[in-house]
Amino acid sequence: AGYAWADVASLEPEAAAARVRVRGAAQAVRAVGRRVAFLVLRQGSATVQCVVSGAGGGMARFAAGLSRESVVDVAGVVSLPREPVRGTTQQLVEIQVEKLHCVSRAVANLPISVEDAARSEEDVARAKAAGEQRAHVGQDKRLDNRVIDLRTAANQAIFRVECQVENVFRQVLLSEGFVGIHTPKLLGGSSEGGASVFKLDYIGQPACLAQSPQLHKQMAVCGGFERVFLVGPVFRAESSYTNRHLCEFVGLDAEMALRDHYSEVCDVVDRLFVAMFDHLNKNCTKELEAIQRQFPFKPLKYLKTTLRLDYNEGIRMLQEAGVDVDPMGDLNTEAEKKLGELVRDKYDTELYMLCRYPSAVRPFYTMPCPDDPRYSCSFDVFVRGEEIISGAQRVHDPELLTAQAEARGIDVSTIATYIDAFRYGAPPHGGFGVGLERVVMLFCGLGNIRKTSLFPRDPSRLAP
Ligand code: ATP
Ligand code: AMO
Repeated sequence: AGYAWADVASLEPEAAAARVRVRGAAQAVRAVGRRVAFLVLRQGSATVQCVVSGAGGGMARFAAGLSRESVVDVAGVVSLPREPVRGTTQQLVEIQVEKLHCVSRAVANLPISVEDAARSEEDVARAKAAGEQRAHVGQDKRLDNRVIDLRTAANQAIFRVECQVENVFRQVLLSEGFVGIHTPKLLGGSSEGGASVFKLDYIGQPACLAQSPQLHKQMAVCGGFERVFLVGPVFRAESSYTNRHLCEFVGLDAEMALRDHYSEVCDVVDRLFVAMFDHLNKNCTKELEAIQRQFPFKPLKYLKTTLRLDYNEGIRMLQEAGVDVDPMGDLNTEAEKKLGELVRDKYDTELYMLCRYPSAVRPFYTMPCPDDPRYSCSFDVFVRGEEIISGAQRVHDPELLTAQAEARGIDVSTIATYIDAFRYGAPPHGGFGVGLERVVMLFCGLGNIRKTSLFPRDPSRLAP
C-alpha cells in the first residue's frame, strides 16, 4: 500500500525514499546470480534502473524471465545508486522493487530490437567496415516494424520536434491575425495540375483526393477572411521513389489578402521561419541532442532576416559555377542542391528564398509580374539546398485565370466554382504551402523524409 504513480522522467534524486509505482517497457533485464536482477524500464525516452532482489529470489527469477519490451508495473522505493549512473537517458536514481507485475507480455522473438533500431549511423558504418556479423536493421525493416522502431530515443525526439514546428506555425500565424480553417479533401478535379492525383469514385461521380488546399484557401480569402491558415493531409500520387517525396504528407498552408506587393507574403514566411528555427534551437535542445546521437548533423545556418535571391541571380550564380541551366526552365534537384552550396558559401546561410520564377514553370493560378509577365510573383524557400515551401501571389482576374488554366491543358469545367469565386469581388491575395515532414527532415539534416513521417506512405508502402 501507499505507492504513488510516477513518471520515469520525474524520478530525480530529490524523490529518494519516495514510494512509487511506475509502468514502463522492459528495455533490458540482467540477472546477477539467482537472487538479484536489474530491470531497465523505459517510458517515452526516459529509462530507470529497477533493482529486483529479496528473500528467496522468486521475484528476481520472474524479472529475469520477462521478455524485452513487455509492459511492466513495478512498485517500490526510490533510492540513490551505489555507483553513479552513466549514460544519457537513464535517471540518476534507482527503484528498489517490492512488487512486480507484467501487464502485457511481448513475444520473445521481436521482429527487430529497439537497440538495433537505435544504432547510430557511425556505429552501423563502423560495424559494416569491420565485417561484423551482427545484422544491420535497414530502414525498410524498421518501417515495416514501425511500432517498435518509434520507441528509439531519436524517433521519440523527431516527432516531438515535428509537433513544435506545427505548434509554432499556428502560434505565429494566430498572432499575426490569421484564422485557422479546414478545407475539403475530396475534390471534383485536380488543384495543382499534373498527373499526381489519386482518383476515386465519389458515389458514382469521378473525384480525386486533394493535391493541396490551394483552391479552397483562396476561396476562403474571397469569402471575406483576410488571412487564413490550415494544417492537413495532402495527397500526391508520386510515381517515383525519392528521399523527399511522400504520397501523403502534412501540409502547412496560409493565404492572405495583399495590400501592395507579394513580398508581404515573403515577410510573413521570413518572420515565421526565423521564429520557428529560433524556437527549436532554444526549446528543443534535448530532442535535437537525441536526434544527433543517432543521426549526426550540423546545426542549420540561417540569418536573422532571410535572404531573398532573384531567380535570375540564382541562374547567374549557377552558370558562373559551370552548371548548365536553362534560364527560363525549372531547376532540377541537382541544380537546387548546387545553388544551396553556392548561397551558403557566399552568404553564410542555408535558409533562403528564391523569388520571381519564370511563369512557365509555375502553376496556372500564379500571378505574372506586372513589369515582365515572363516572370511571376512567386518564390520557393530552400533549406540545405532542398525546397520546403512554395508560395506566390494568385491571379484574381477570372478571365486571365481561365486563360492560364486552359494554356496548361486543365479542364476548366472541373474548377468552374473556383473561377466563379473571382467574379464576385476578389481582393488581391497570395500565400504559401509548406511540407511539415520536409521542414523537420531538412532542419535536422536527416536525408530521408521517411524518418519524419510517423507512418510513411510512398509508392511502395501502404502499411503499416
Ligand atoms: P542499406 O544500409 O543496406 O543501404 P538501409 O535501408 O539502411 O539499407 P537506406 O534506406 O538508404 O538504407 O536508409 C536511409 C538512411 O537511414 C540512410 O541515410 C542510412 O544511413 C540510414 N540508416 C539505415 N539504417 C540505419 C541504422 N540502423 N541506424 C542509423 N541509420 C541508419
Ligand atoms: P508545392 O506543390 O510546391 O506547392 O507543395 C508545397 C510544399 O509541400 C511539400 N511537398 C511535399 N512533401 C512531401 N512529399 C511530397 N510528395 C511533396 N510535394 C510537396 C514541399 C513543398 O514546398 N499550392 C502550392 C503552395 C502554395 O502556393 O501555396 C503547392 O502545393 O515542402
